[in-house]
Amino acid sequence: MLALLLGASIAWSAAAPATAGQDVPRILLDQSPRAVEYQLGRLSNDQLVRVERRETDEKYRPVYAAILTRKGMARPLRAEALAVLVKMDRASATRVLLDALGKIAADDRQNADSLLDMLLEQPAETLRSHREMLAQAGADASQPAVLRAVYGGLLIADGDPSPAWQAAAKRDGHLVELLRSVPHLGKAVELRAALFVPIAALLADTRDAGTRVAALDALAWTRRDSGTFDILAREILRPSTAPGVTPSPSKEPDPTAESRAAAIASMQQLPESVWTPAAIEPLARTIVALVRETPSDRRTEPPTIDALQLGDRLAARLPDGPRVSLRRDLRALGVQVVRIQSIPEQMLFDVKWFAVQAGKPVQIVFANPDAMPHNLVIGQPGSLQDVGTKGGTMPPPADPDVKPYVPDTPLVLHATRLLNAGETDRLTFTAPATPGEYVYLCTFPGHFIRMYGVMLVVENLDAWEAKPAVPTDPVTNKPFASQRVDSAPKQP
Ligand SMILES: [Cu+2]
Repeated sequence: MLALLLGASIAWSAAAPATAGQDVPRILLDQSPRAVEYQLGRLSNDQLVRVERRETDEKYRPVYAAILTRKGMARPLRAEALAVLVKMDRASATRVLLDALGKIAADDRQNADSLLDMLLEQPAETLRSHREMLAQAGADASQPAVLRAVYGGLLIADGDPSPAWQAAAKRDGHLVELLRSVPHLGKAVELRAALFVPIAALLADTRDAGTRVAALDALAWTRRDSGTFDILAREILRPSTAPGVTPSPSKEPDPTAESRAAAIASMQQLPESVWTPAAIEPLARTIVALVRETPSDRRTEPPTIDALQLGDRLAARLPDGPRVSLRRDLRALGVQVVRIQSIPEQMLFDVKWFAVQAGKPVQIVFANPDAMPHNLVIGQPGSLQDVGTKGGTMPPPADPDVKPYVPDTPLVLHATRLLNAGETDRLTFTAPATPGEYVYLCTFPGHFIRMYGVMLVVENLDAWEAKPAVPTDPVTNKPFASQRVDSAPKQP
Protein backbone atom coordinates (compact mmCIF):
# COMPACT_ATOMS: atom_id res chain seq x y z
CA MET A 1 0.00 0.00 0.00
CA LEU A 2 2.87 2.33 0.75
CA ALA A 3 3.93 2.18 -2.89
CA LEU A 4 0.53 3.48 -3.87
CA LEU A 5 1.00 6.53 -1.70
CA LEU A 6 4.36 7.49 -3.04
CA GLY A 7 3.27 9.32 -6.14
CA ALA A 8 5.76 10.96 -8.44
CA SER A 9 5.08 14.30 -6.86
CA ILE A 10 6.39 13.29 -3.48
CA ALA A 11 9.19 11.04 -4.62
CA TRP A 12 11.48 14.04 -5.07
CA SER A 13 10.20 16.01 -2.12
CA ALA A 14 12.53 16.74 0.75
CA ALA A 15 9.61 16.45 3.12
CA ALA A 16 8.73 12.97 2.02
CA PRO A 17 11.34 10.29 2.53
CA ALA A 18 10.79 7.73 -0.18
CA THR A 19 12.21 4.93 1.92
CA ALA A 20 10.21 1.78 2.36
CA GLY A 21 9.17 0.55 5.77
CA GLN A 22 7.99 3.91 7.11
CA ASP A 23 4.86 3.83 9.20
CA VAL A 24 1.76 5.20 7.59
CA PRO A 25 0.07 7.31 10.29
CA ARG A 26 -3.42 6.01 11.01
CA ILE A 27 -6.19 8.57 11.01
CA LEU A 28 -9.76 7.76 12.07
CA LEU A 29 -11.60 9.44 9.23
CA ASP A 30 -15.08 8.41 10.38
CA GLN A 31 -14.97 10.72 13.40
CA SER A 32 -16.46 14.22 13.50
CA PRO A 33 -14.84 16.77 11.14
CA ARG A 34 -13.29 18.56 14.10
CA ALA A 35 -11.83 15.36 15.51
CA VAL A 36 -10.38 14.46 12.10
CA GLU A 37 -8.91 17.94 11.75
CA TYR A 38 -7.41 17.62 15.22
CA GLN A 39 -5.75 14.29 14.40
CA LEU A 40 -4.34 15.65 11.14
CA GLY A 41 -3.19 18.83 12.86
CA ARG A 42 -1.01 16.81 15.23
CA LEU A 43 1.00 15.22 12.42
CA SER A 44 4.30 16.60 11.15
CA ASN A 45 4.35 17.57 7.45
CA ASP A 46 6.27 14.44 6.76
CA GLN A 47 3.68 12.25 8.46
CA LEU A 48 0.80 14.12 6.86
CA VAL A 49 1.98 13.34 3.34
CA ARG A 50 2.20 9.65 4.24
CA VAL A 51 -1.41 9.46 5.42
CA GLU A 52 -3.44 7.29 3.08
CA ARG A 53 -5.44 9.34 0.59
CA ARG A 54 -7.53 8.54 -2.48
CA GLU A 55 -8.75 11.19 -4.83
CA THR A 56 -11.85 9.20 -5.79
CA ASP A 57 -13.15 8.87 -2.22
CA GLU A 58 -14.63 11.95 -0.50
CA LYS A 59 -13.84 10.38 2.87
CA TYR A 60 -10.26 11.58 2.29
CA ARG A 61 -11.25 15.21 1.68
CA PRO A 62 -9.91 16.40 5.08
CA VAL A 63 -6.48 14.94 4.26
CA TYR A 64 -6.32 16.95 1.03
CA ALA A 65 -7.64 20.08 2.80
CA ALA A 66 -4.91 19.70 5.45
CA ILE A 67 -2.16 19.27 2.82
CA LEU A 68 -3.34 22.34 0.89
CA THR A 69 -3.25 24.63 3.93
CA ARG A 70 -0.28 23.16 5.82
CA LYS A 71 2.59 25.53 6.59
CA GLY A 72 5.81 24.65 4.76
CA MET A 73 4.16 22.07 2.49
CA ALA A 74 5.99 21.54 -0.81
CA ARG A 75 4.36 23.15 -3.80
CA PRO A 76 3.71 19.97 -5.85
CA LEU A 77 1.81 18.45 -2.92
CA ARG A 78 -0.31 21.57 -2.51
CA ALA A 79 -1.00 21.51 -6.25
CA GLU A 80 -2.08 17.87 -6.04
CA ALA A 81 -4.38 18.65 -3.11
CA LEU A 82 -5.87 21.63 -4.93
CA ALA A 83 -6.61 19.59 -8.06
CA VAL A 84 -8.38 16.91 -6.01
CA LEU A 85 -10.42 19.42 -3.97
CA VAL A 86 -11.51 21.18 -7.19
CA LYS A 87 -12.89 17.85 -8.43
CA MET A 88 -14.42 16.73 -5.14
CA ASP A 89 -16.10 20.07 -4.45
CA ARG A 90 -16.98 20.73 -8.11
CA ALA A 91 -15.65 24.23 -7.47
CA SER A 92 -13.12 26.44 -9.24
CA ALA A 93 -9.52 26.61 -8.05
CA THR A 94 -10.15 30.29 -7.24
CA ARG A 95 -13.03 29.36 -4.92
CA VAL A 96 -11.11 26.54 -3.21
CA LEU A 97 -8.08 28.80 -2.67
CA LEU A 98 -10.13 31.72 -1.35
CA ASP A 99 -11.79 29.40 1.17
CA ALA A 100 -8.43 27.92 2.15
CA LEU A 101 -6.94 31.39 2.62
CA GLY A 102 -9.80 32.24 4.96
CA LYS A 103 -8.72 29.39 7.24
CA ILE A 104 -5.05 30.32 7.61
CA ALA A 105 -4.00 32.04 10.83
CA ALA A 106 -3.45 35.77 10.41
CA ASP A 107 0.18 35.59 11.58
CA ASP A 108 1.09 32.79 9.16
CA ARG A 109 2.01 35.11 6.32
CA GLN A 110 4.38 32.82 4.44
CA ASN A 111 1.86 30.00 4.30
CA ALA A 112 -0.89 32.34 3.10
CA ASP A 113 1.44 33.76 0.47
CA SER A 114 2.07 30.27 -0.94
CA LEU A 115 -1.67 29.89 -1.59
CA LEU A 116 -1.90 33.47 -2.82
CA ASP A 117 0.77 32.69 -5.43
CA MET A 118 -1.20 29.64 -6.60
CA LEU A 119 -4.31 31.76 -7.01
CA LEU A 120 -2.57 34.62 -8.80
CA GLU A 121 -0.57 32.36 -11.12
CA GLN A 122 -3.83 31.39 -12.86
CA PRO A 123 -4.30 32.89 -16.33
CA ALA A 124 -5.85 36.36 -16.43
CA GLU A 125 -8.86 34.98 -18.37
CA THR A 126 -9.55 32.51 -15.56
CA LEU A 127 -9.45 35.27 -12.94
CA ARG A 128 -11.60 37.46 -15.21
CA SER A 129 -14.26 34.75 -15.31
CA HIS A 130 -14.30 34.87 -11.48
CA ARG A 131 -14.35 38.64 -11.20
CA GLU A 132 -17.79 38.71 -9.60
CA MET A 133 -16.77 36.13 -7.00
CA LEU A 134 -13.61 38.04 -6.16
CA ALA A 135 -15.46 41.36 -5.83
CA GLN A 136 -18.05 39.70 -3.60
CA ALA A 137 -15.34 38.18 -1.40
CA GLY A 138 -13.78 41.65 -1.14
CA ALA A 139 -17.07 42.99 0.16
CA ASP A 140 -17.63 40.11 2.61
CA ALA A 141 -14.20 39.12 3.89
CA SER A 142 -12.09 40.76 6.52
CA GLN A 143 -9.11 38.36 6.71
CA PRO A 144 -6.03 40.11 5.32
CA ALA A 145 -4.93 37.01 3.35
CA VAL A 146 -8.29 36.81 1.56
CA LEU A 147 -8.22 40.53 0.78
CA ARG A 148 -4.72 40.20 -0.68
CA ALA A 149 -6.00 37.44 -2.97
CA VAL A 150 -9.10 39.47 -3.88
CA TYR A 151 -7.22 42.60 -4.87
CA GLY A 152 -4.36 40.73 -6.55
CA GLY A 153 -6.95 38.73 -8.50
CA LEU A 154 -8.92 41.83 -9.51
CA LEU A 155 -5.74 43.63 -10.63
CA ILE A 156 -4.76 40.73 -12.89
CA ALA A 157 -8.32 40.18 -14.13
CA ASP A 158 -8.64 43.83 -15.16
CA GLY A 159 -5.05 44.32 -16.37
CA ASP A 160 -5.52 47.89 -15.13
CA PRO A 161 -5.01 49.06 -11.55
CA SER A 162 -7.82 51.64 -11.43
CA PRO A 163 -10.98 49.61 -10.65
CA ALA A 164 -9.36 47.52 -7.90
CA TRP A 165 -7.56 50.56 -6.47
CA GLN A 166 -10.77 52.58 -6.31
CA ALA A 167 -12.65 49.71 -4.67
CA ALA A 168 -9.89 49.19 -2.08
CA ALA A 169 -9.62 52.89 -1.28
CA LYS A 170 -13.27 52.93 -0.19
CA ARG A 171 -12.77 50.41 2.61
CA ASP A 172 -10.63 50.72 5.71
CA GLY A 173 -7.50 48.60 5.60
CA HIS A 174 -8.09 47.32 2.06
CA LEU A 175 -5.52 49.44 0.23
CA VAL A 176 -2.76 48.00 2.42
CA GLU A 177 -3.72 44.50 1.30
CA LEU A 178 -3.84 45.57 -2.35
CA LEU A 179 -0.28 46.90 -1.91
CA ARG A 180 0.79 43.65 -0.25
CA SER A 181 -0.49 41.68 -3.25
CA VAL A 182 1.81 43.57 -5.64
CA PRO A 183 4.93 41.39 -5.03
CA HIS A 184 2.75 38.42 -6.06
CA LEU A 185 1.61 39.73 -9.43
CA GLY A 186 4.39 37.74 -11.09
CA LYS A 187 4.38 37.79 -14.84
CA ALA A 188 1.91 40.69 -15.15
CA VAL A 189 4.83 43.01 -15.94
CA GLU A 190 2.86 45.83 -17.57
CA LEU A 191 0.30 45.82 -14.79
CA ARG A 192 3.06 46.06 -12.18
CA ALA A 193 4.65 48.96 -14.08
CA ALA A 194 1.27 50.71 -14.22
CA LEU A 195 1.09 50.57 -10.41
CA PHE A 196 4.15 52.82 -10.07
CA VAL A 197 2.22 56.07 -10.55
CA PRO A 198 -0.59 55.45 -8.01
CA ILE A 199 1.85 54.04 -5.45
CA ALA A 200 4.26 56.97 -5.82
CA ALA A 201 1.31 59.38 -5.49
CA LEU A 202 0.06 57.53 -2.42
CA LEU A 203 3.51 57.79 -0.79
CA ALA A 204 3.53 61.53 -1.29
CA ASP A 205 0.06 61.77 0.18
CA THR A 206 -0.71 59.22 2.89
CA ARG A 207 -0.02 59.83 6.56
CA ASP A 208 -0.78 56.26 7.60
CA ALA A 209 2.42 54.52 8.75
CA GLY A 210 1.29 50.99 7.78
CA THR A 211 0.24 52.13 4.31
CA ARG A 212 3.57 53.89 3.76
CA VAL A 213 5.51 50.75 4.68
CA ALA A 214 3.36 48.57 2.39
CA ALA A 215 3.76 51.10 -0.45
CA LEU A 216 7.55 51.18 -0.06
CA ASP A 217 7.61 47.37 -0.03
CA ALA A 218 5.48 47.22 -3.16
CA LEU A 219 7.37 49.87 -5.10
CA ALA A 220 10.34 47.65 -6.08
CA TRP A 221 7.87 45.29 -7.79
CA THR A 222 6.42 48.00 -10.03
CA ARG A 223 9.30 49.38 -12.07
CA ARG A 224 12.89 48.42 -11.41
CA ASP A 225 14.27 51.72 -12.62
CA SER A 226 15.93 54.87 -11.32
CA GLY A 227 12.53 56.50 -10.65
CA THR A 228 11.86 53.80 -8.07
CA PHE A 229 15.42 53.99 -6.76
CA ASP A 230 15.13 57.75 -6.19
CA ILE A 231 11.91 57.46 -4.18
CA LEU A 232 13.43 54.73 -1.99
CA ALA A 233 16.68 56.70 -1.60
CA ARG A 234 14.72 59.72 -0.47
CA GLU A 235 12.96 57.74 2.27
CA ILE A 236 16.33 56.52 3.57
CA LEU A 237 18.11 59.88 3.26
CA ARG A 238 15.62 62.48 4.36
CA PRO A 239 16.18 63.52 7.95
CA SER A 240 13.57 63.25 10.67
CA THR A 241 12.19 66.46 12.12
CA ALA A 242 14.57 67.76 14.79
CA PRO A 243 13.51 67.01 18.37
CA GLY A 244 11.38 69.77 19.87
CA VAL A 245 10.18 70.98 16.47
CA THR A 246 6.52 70.34 15.62
CA PRO A 247 6.33 68.61 12.23
CA SER A 248 4.31 70.50 9.68
CA PRO A 249 0.97 68.74 9.09
CA SER A 250 1.17 69.58 5.39
CA LYS A 251 4.56 67.90 5.02
CA GLU A 252 4.87 64.16 4.43
CA PRO A 253 5.41 62.24 7.66
CA ASP A 254 8.93 61.66 8.98
CA PRO A 255 10.58 58.41 7.99
CA THR A 256 10.40 55.80 10.74
CA ALA A 257 12.64 52.82 11.49
CA GLU A 258 10.00 50.67 9.73
CA SER A 259 9.66 52.85 6.65
CA ARG A 260 13.44 53.09 6.23
CA ALA A 261 13.74 49.31 6.67
CA ALA A 262 11.07 48.82 3.97
CA ALA A 263 12.89 51.20 1.63
CA ILE A 264 16.18 49.37 2.25
CA ALA A 265 14.61 45.94 1.62
CA SER A 266 12.96 47.26 -1.55
CA MET A 267 16.21 48.77 -2.77
CA GLN A 268 17.85 45.35 -2.43
CA GLN A 269 15.50 44.13 -5.19
CA LEU A 270 16.71 46.71 -7.70
CA PRO A 271 19.55 45.93 -10.11
CA GLU A 272 22.66 48.02 -9.47
CA SER A 273 22.42 49.36 -13.03
CA VAL A 274 19.54 51.66 -11.99
CA TRP A 275 21.28 53.14 -8.94
CA THR A 276 21.66 56.91 -9.26
CA PRO A 277 25.45 57.44 -8.93
CA ALA A 278 25.21 60.66 -6.90
CA ALA A 279 23.07 58.95 -4.23
CA ILE A 280 25.42 56.01 -3.62
CA GLU A 281 27.87 57.60 -1.17
CA PRO A 282 25.23 59.53 0.86
CA LEU A 283 23.19 56.33 1.14
CA ALA A 284 26.17 54.29 2.32
CA ARG A 285 27.04 56.95 4.92
CA THR A 286 23.43 57.20 6.12
CA ILE A 287 23.26 53.43 6.49
CA VAL A 288 26.43 53.44 8.62
CA ALA A 289 24.82 56.14 10.80
CA LEU A 290 21.51 54.24 11.08
CA VAL A 291 23.22 50.99 12.07
CA ARG A 292 25.37 52.87 14.59
CA GLU A 293 22.16 54.07 16.27
CA THR A 294 20.89 50.49 16.49
CA PRO A 295 21.68 48.76 19.81
CA SER A 296 24.30 46.06 19.21
CA ASP A 297 22.07 43.19 20.36
CA ARG A 298 19.62 44.06 17.58
CA ARG A 299 22.23 44.19 14.85
CA THR A 300 21.77 40.56 13.85
CA GLU A 301 18.04 41.08 13.21
CA PRO A 302 16.95 41.00 9.56
CA PRO A 303 16.38 44.77 9.08
CA THR A 304 19.89 45.63 10.28
CA ILE A 305 21.41 42.74 8.36
CA ASP A 306 19.64 44.05 5.24
CA ALA A 307 21.00 47.53 5.90
CA LEU A 308 24.55 46.25 6.41
CA GLN A 309 24.35 44.21 3.23
CA LEU A 310 23.03 47.14 1.17
CA GLY A 311 25.67 49.42 2.71
CA ASP A 312 28.35 46.96 1.64
CA ARG A 313 27.01 46.75 -1.91
CA LEU A 314 26.83 50.54 -2.13
CA ALA A 315 30.35 50.93 -0.79
CA ALA A 316 31.63 48.43 -3.35
CA ARG A 317 30.65 50.87 -6.12
CA LEU A 318 32.70 53.75 -4.72
CA PRO A 319 36.31 54.75 -5.51
CA ASP A 320 39.10 53.29 -3.37
CA GLY A 321 39.21 55.88 -0.57
CA PRO A 322 35.55 55.99 0.51
CA ARG A 323 35.05 52.31 -0.30
CA VAL A 324 37.78 51.10 2.02
CA SER A 325 36.77 53.41 4.86
CA LEU A 326 33.04 52.71 4.58
CA ARG A 327 33.56 48.96 4.45
CA ARG A 328 35.79 49.18 7.50
CA ASP A 329 33.03 51.12 9.31
CA LEU A 330 30.38 48.59 8.28
CA ARG A 331 32.49 45.66 9.35
CA ALA A 332 33.19 47.24 12.71
CA LEU A 333 29.43 47.55 13.26
CA GLY A 334 28.37 43.95 12.93
CA VAL A 335 28.62 40.62 11.24
CA GLN A 336 29.47 40.54 7.56
CA VAL A 337 26.36 39.66 5.62
CA VAL A 338 26.32 37.97 2.26
CA ARG A 339 23.03 37.59 0.45
CA ILE A 340 22.84 34.79 -2.11
CA GLN A 341 19.86 33.67 -4.21
CA SER A 342 19.16 30.89 -6.65
CA ILE A 343 18.29 32.20 -10.11
CA PRO A 344 14.90 30.83 -11.17
CA GLU A 345 15.02 28.22 -13.93
CA GLN A 346 18.78 28.54 -14.39
CA MET A 347 20.22 26.32 -11.67
CA LEU A 348 22.72 29.03 -10.64
CA PHE A 349 23.62 31.03 -7.56
CA ASP A 350 23.52 34.77 -8.28
CA VAL A 351 26.82 35.29 -6.40
CA LYS A 352 29.81 33.44 -7.86
CA TRP A 353 32.30 34.38 -5.15
CA PHE A 354 32.68 36.57 -2.09
CA ALA A 355 35.44 37.41 0.36
CA VAL A 356 35.34 37.18 4.17
CA GLN A 357 37.92 37.68 6.89
CA ALA A 358 39.39 34.65 8.67
CA GLY A 359 37.96 34.13 12.15
CA LYS A 360 35.28 36.85 11.83
CA PRO A 361 31.48 36.37 12.11
CA VAL A 362 29.62 35.95 8.84
CA GLN A 363 25.95 35.56 8.03
CA ILE A 364 24.86 34.10 4.72
CA VAL A 365 21.25 34.82 3.81
CA PHE A 366 20.25 32.26 1.20
CA ALA A 367 16.92 32.72 -0.58
CA ASN A 368 15.36 30.34 -3.07
CA PRO A 369 12.92 32.07 -5.41
CA ASP A 370 13.11 29.09 -7.82
CA ALA A 371 10.41 26.42 -8.13
CA MET A 372 13.07 23.73 -7.55
CA PRO A 373 14.46 22.99 -4.09
CA HIS A 374 18.04 24.10 -3.41
CA ASN A 375 20.44 24.26 -0.50
CA LEU A 376 23.77 25.95 0.13
CA VAL A 377 26.59 23.85 1.55
CA ILE A 378 30.03 25.24 2.41
CA GLY A 379 32.97 22.90 1.93
CA GLN A 380 36.74 22.81 2.36
CA PRO A 381 38.91 24.15 -0.47
CA GLY A 382 38.97 21.71 -3.38
CA SER A 383 36.00 19.66 -2.15
CA LEU A 384 33.41 20.69 -4.77
CA GLN A 385 33.37 17.44 -6.73
CA ASP A 386 33.58 15.24 -3.65
CA VAL A 387 30.83 16.94 -1.61
CA GLY A 388 28.59 17.39 -4.68
CA THR A 389 28.84 13.76 -5.69
CA LYS A 390 28.48 12.35 -2.16
CA GLY A 391 25.53 14.63 -1.35
CA GLY A 392 23.70 14.05 -4.60
CA THR A 393 23.77 10.28 -4.34
CA MET A 394 22.40 10.11 -0.78
CA PRO A 395 18.92 8.66 -0.29
CA PRO A 396 16.46 11.13 1.22
CA PRO A 397 16.71 10.89 5.02
CA ALA A 398 14.17 9.03 7.14
CA ASP A 399 14.53 11.54 9.97
CA PRO A 400 12.75 14.83 9.17
CA ASP A 401 15.29 16.74 11.28
CA VAL A 402 18.20 15.65 9.11
CA LYS A 403 19.16 18.03 6.29
CA PRO A 404 18.74 16.13 3.03
CA TYR A 405 21.70 15.57 0.65
CA VAL A 406 24.31 16.89 3.11
CA PRO A 407 27.03 14.25 3.38
CA ASP A 408 28.42 13.44 6.80
CA THR A 409 32.05 14.33 6.15
CA PRO A 410 34.57 16.78 7.61
CA LEU A 411 34.74 18.34 4.13
CA VAL A 412 31.38 20.00 4.89
CA LEU A 413 31.64 23.04 7.16
CA HIS A 414 28.10 24.44 7.16
CA ALA A 415 24.83 23.73 5.37
CA THR A 416 21.40 25.31 5.07
CA ARG A 417 18.20 23.30 4.98
CA LEU A 418 16.90 22.25 1.59
CA LEU A 419 14.74 25.25 0.71
CA ASN A 420 11.48 24.96 -1.15
CA ALA A 421 10.25 27.69 -3.47
CA GLY A 422 10.10 31.07 -1.75
CA GLU A 423 11.98 30.02 1.39
CA THR A 424 14.98 31.73 3.00
CA ASP A 425 17.53 30.36 5.46
CA ARG A 426 20.36 32.07 7.30
CA LEU A 427 23.74 30.55 8.15
CA THR A 428 25.57 32.39 10.90
CA PHE A 429 29.08 31.16 11.60
CA THR A 430 32.68 32.16 12.23
CA ALA A 431 34.76 32.16 9.06
CA PRO A 432 37.50 29.51 9.03
CA ALA A 433 40.76 30.58 10.67
CA THR A 434 42.78 29.33 7.70
CA PRO A 435 42.66 31.50 4.58
CA GLY A 436 41.79 29.75 1.34
CA GLU A 437 39.30 29.31 -1.47
CA TYR A 438 36.46 27.46 0.25
CA VAL A 439 33.65 26.25 -1.99
CA TYR A 440 29.89 26.48 -1.73
CA LEU A 441 27.43 24.41 -3.67
CA CYS A 442 23.91 23.08 -3.90
CA THR A 443 23.97 19.34 -3.15
CA PHE A 444 20.53 18.55 -4.53
CA PRO A 445 21.20 15.71 -7.02
CA GLY A 446 22.87 17.01 -10.17
CA HIS A 447 22.88 20.70 -9.22
CA PHE A 448 26.49 21.28 -8.13
CA ILE A 449 27.68 21.10 -11.73
CA ARG A 450 26.26 24.62 -12.15
CA MET A 451 25.34 25.68 -8.62
CA TYR A 452 28.66 26.45 -6.96
CA GLY A 453 30.84 29.34 -5.92
CA VAL A 454 33.86 30.29 -3.84
CA MET A 455 34.00 31.78 -0.35
CA LEU A 456 37.40 33.43 -0.35
CA VAL A 457 38.75 33.55 3.23
CA VAL A 458 41.50 36.16 3.60
CA GLU A 459 43.79 37.03 6.49
CA ASN A 460 42.82 40.69 6.52
CA LEU A 461 39.90 42.01 4.55
CA ASP A 462 41.04 45.65 4.66
CA ALA A 463 44.38 44.72 3.16
CA TRP A 464 42.70 42.49 0.58
CA GLU A 465 40.20 45.26 -0.29
CA ALA A 466 43.10 47.58 -1.07
CA LYS A 467 44.43 45.05 -3.57
CA PRO A 468 41.68 42.52 -4.33
CA ALA A 469 42.67 39.22 -5.96
CA VAL A 470 39.98 37.23 -7.78
CA PRO A 471 39.68 33.55 -6.74
CA THR A 472 39.81 30.64 -9.18
CA ASP A 473 36.66 29.04 -10.58
CA PRO A 474 36.99 25.43 -9.34
CA VAL A 475 35.39 24.06 -12.52
CA THR A 476 37.18 26.04 -15.24
CA ASN A 477 40.39 26.51 -13.19
CA LYS A 478 40.52 30.13 -14.39
CA PRO A 479 39.88 33.28 -12.34
CA PHE A 480 36.15 34.10 -12.11
CA ALA A 481 35.17 36.53 -14.89
CA SER A 482 32.55 38.27 -12.73
CA GLN A 483 31.38 38.26 -9.13
CA ARG A 484 27.63 38.17 -9.78
CA VAL A 485 25.29 36.79 -12.40
CA ASP A 486 22.93 39.56 -13.40
CA SER A 487 19.72 38.02 -12.20
CA ALA A 488 17.39 40.96 -12.67
CA PRO A 489 14.02 39.61 -13.82
CA LYS A 490 12.56 40.91 -17.04
CA GLN A 491 12.03 44.62 -16.63
CA PRO A 492 8.76 46.44 -17.11
CU1 LIG B 1 20.04 23.26 -6.31
